[in-house]
Amino acid sequence: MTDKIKDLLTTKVISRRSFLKSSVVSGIALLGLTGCVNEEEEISVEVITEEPSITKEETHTKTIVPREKGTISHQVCPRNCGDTCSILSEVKDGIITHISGEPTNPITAGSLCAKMNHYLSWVYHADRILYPMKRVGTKGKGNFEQITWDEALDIIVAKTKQSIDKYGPETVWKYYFSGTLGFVHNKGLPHAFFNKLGASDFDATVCSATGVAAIPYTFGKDRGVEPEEFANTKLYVSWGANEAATCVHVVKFIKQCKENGGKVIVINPIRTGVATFANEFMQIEPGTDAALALGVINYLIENNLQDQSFIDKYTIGFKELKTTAKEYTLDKTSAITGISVKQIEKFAKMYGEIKPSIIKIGVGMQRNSNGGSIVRAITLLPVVVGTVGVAANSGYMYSNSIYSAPNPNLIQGKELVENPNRRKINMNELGKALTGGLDTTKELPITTLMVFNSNPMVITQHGKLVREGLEREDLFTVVAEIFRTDTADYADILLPATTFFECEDINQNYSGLYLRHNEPAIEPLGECKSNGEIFNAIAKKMGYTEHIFDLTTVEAIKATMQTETLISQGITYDVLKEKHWVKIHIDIPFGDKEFPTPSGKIELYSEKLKEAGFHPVAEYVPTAESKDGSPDLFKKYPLTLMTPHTKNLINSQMYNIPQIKELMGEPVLYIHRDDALERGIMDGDKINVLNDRGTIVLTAKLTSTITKKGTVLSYSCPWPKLVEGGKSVNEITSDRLSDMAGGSTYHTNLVEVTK
Ligand SMILES: Nc1nc2c(c(=O)[nH]1)N[C@H]1C(S)=C(S)[C@@H](COP(=O)(O)OP(=O)(O)OC[C@H]3O[C@@H](n4cnc5c(=O)[nH]c(N)nc54)[C@H](O)[C@@H]3O)O[C@H]1N2
Ligand SMILES: Nc1nc2c(c(=O)[nH]1)N[C@H]1C(S)=C(S)[C@@H](COP(=O)(O)OP(=O)(O)OC[C@H]3O[C@@H](n4cnc5c(=O)[nH]c(N)nc54)[C@H](O)[C@@H]3O)O[C@H]1N2
Ligand code: SF4
Ligand SMILES: [Mo]
Repeated sequence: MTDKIKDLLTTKVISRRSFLKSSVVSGIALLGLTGCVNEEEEISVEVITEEPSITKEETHTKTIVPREKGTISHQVCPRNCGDTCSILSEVKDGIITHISGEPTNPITAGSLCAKMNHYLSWVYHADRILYPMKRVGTKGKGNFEQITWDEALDIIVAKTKQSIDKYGPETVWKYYFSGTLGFVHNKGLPHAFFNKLGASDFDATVCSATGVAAIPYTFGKDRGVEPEEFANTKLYVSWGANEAATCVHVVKFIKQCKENGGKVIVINPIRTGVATFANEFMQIEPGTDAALALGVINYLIENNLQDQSFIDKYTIGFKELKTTAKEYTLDKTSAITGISVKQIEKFAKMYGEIKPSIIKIGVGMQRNSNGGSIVRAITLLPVVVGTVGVAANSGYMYSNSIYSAPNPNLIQGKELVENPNRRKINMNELGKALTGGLDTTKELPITTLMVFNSNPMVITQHGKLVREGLEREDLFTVVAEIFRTDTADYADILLPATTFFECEDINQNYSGLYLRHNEPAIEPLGECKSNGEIFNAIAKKMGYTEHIFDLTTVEAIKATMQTETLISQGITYDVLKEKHWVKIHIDIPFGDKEFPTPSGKIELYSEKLKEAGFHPVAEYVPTAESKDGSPDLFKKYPLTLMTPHTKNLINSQMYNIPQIKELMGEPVLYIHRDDALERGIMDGDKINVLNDRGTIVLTAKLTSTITKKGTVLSYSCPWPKLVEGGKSVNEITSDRLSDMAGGSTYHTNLVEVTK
């Protein structure tokens, strides 16, 4: 590293103490602390409202002029965000001097989101891990000393081999998720090492697994519309999504829908940014959406608003659906959902009459104990009105991961797996898995944990158990990280990871169809390595000689691109590198009317669902922690805590950026004024939020619009070590699994709040 770079690496993270000190001087920071921020501001759309958009002609052709006389370099924001923006960085003397959104891409359209405008403070942050390090002192305290890569690899290999000799290879477990979503450094190369080793497998269920499992019961597979089509539809329904915070670049398309005379509906327990300009905001009781879907279906059928010819031609089970939905009268639906009969009727009528329409099924909503049942019920709606497979601007959208054009499986060393039946552990059960709370790990403990691309101490539920697990003296933990996160503090060995500005990769957004190339803008800082390089280095030290462990990143990228889709569309590595991003072309979703269900039709009635223990059509099941689902618990803890994502962070990332932390202030709990009044709580009070899993300290933020009485809200995921009390929201979230695919249930929590 040059001296200039060393000088740059000075943006030290503010600890809570220094933050408090500085806020005494800074009035703005104090505002955040006391929570006296205007309600509208809190839920506003986070990018500039007049977001630039580009015309079709400008796509790929707008001229880019560097601001200074630096070199322009092209990156992709690889965070777990459906926008996957294209980034331009300017580099001078080996240093990035400026970043901006790429102006020629229709999604990015020249702007990054507010948080990622701080990417330079992130890359050149004083707390970056620049060298391999070894723990000295107690686990969790975060004391380390620098060692060489060779020493680090020797220790890792010796410890891993020791564990394997005693317990076999399944005693090793990888824990990874979405720090970067690059095809090579997330989904690809690192897995080859674990496959060769025979480590316990990892069930990646934290994010969207529940919905991914639910949708095929209806359609056989998931094929959603593209986000750009939101602009071209007549009725856009945002159902359990928070676009203005979690995929900001699609908000312009939703606004265009309205500007073109279309209608926008929001169904959410929380007043979101899109709700501020929607035609209808239906503030539903959390976890009751299946009842709403069935109530609307009943209304449609009773008023003959269904598309009978579509139903007759492409579906089975309409008779059963009609009978099932009949139970959900307007009155009953209103009683369950807390939405007025009038508003349900209004929405149902609009949904029956206005076409084309799109329902955006949010991924947040399925993080409920009944999330699968909810998603299943909602998927029946576009079928009843016949909007699926008829046009590009019609139907529904969930995650669209199915359109992934490259195939990371091609570089995961699948052929090296010797035991296809090796143990698989659900990531939602990390705490239990480490503390003997699962049958499988009681018999055969995890003794080596290798973490990359993830911050489990912060993002995983039931934090107390996770902490107890990571504190185990007999657990050897390796963490490959960019920063000294809460998780990193528990590592025995810390390995320095590059940011995407320092390594090559390719990315495709999970909401749309843009494949993008990320070129390195600068040399790796310090001794940082990419994830692919890290795990290949460990593999080699283990003595593995297979060719895959010699692959360079470019070779790995090329290998993932050997797919029919890319080959048939002439998209090679060289083309992608030259154009920086390309659009993948696909037919309209379900345009071929092929539904790979057991019957080959859309299944309104599903035997498969029945076999899996669910209602074969759909039903409303109360969530596991709610008034109806757990009456006794409800008496003790009468408030439903929701913990969705904030516009200011990306999961746990960016919380250590001083500007962001200052902007957010101490984490708050939004609580309805009536609930606060009943408890003698004032705006800005320090409060305890508790349940049987633990207690956290938050600052009360009184509201009369963001949440309804009975629902409280605290955004995920601030770092425990940077907040008051050292515990953050996942300390008290539940590690209960959802009804389908063992997904997460971050929004199914009952709590009480005290002063
Ligand atoms: N700024 C920012 N952007 C992000 C992320 C981030 O952390 N910050 N994370 C990224 C990731 S990993 C993901 S998965 C996506 C998630 O993106 P979203 O799908 O938008 O997920 P969430 O914000 O968790 O939840 C969306 C909405 O679901 C609502 N919801 C929860 N329960 C219910 C319910 O029972 N019924 C209804 N109708 N609504 C409900 C919440 O109130 C919330 O507004 O965002 C990605 N983008
Ligand atoms: N309460 C609550 N908790 C939640 C959620 C919620 O809605 N509510 N949402 C959940 C969801 S949907 C998700 S997807 C998960 C996300 O869980 P994670 O994917 O674990 O979340 P991140 O905060 O993005 O953490 C990623 C870590 O990877 C590191 N990193 C970034 N790039 C790289 C790299 O190139 N190499 C390496 N080695 N490390 C890198 C970052 O510094 C960061 O510490 O969180 C879940 N947690
Ligand atoms: S987090 Fe999302 S919106 Fe922000 S720059 Fe990255 S991809 Fe774009
Ligand atoms: Mo996620």
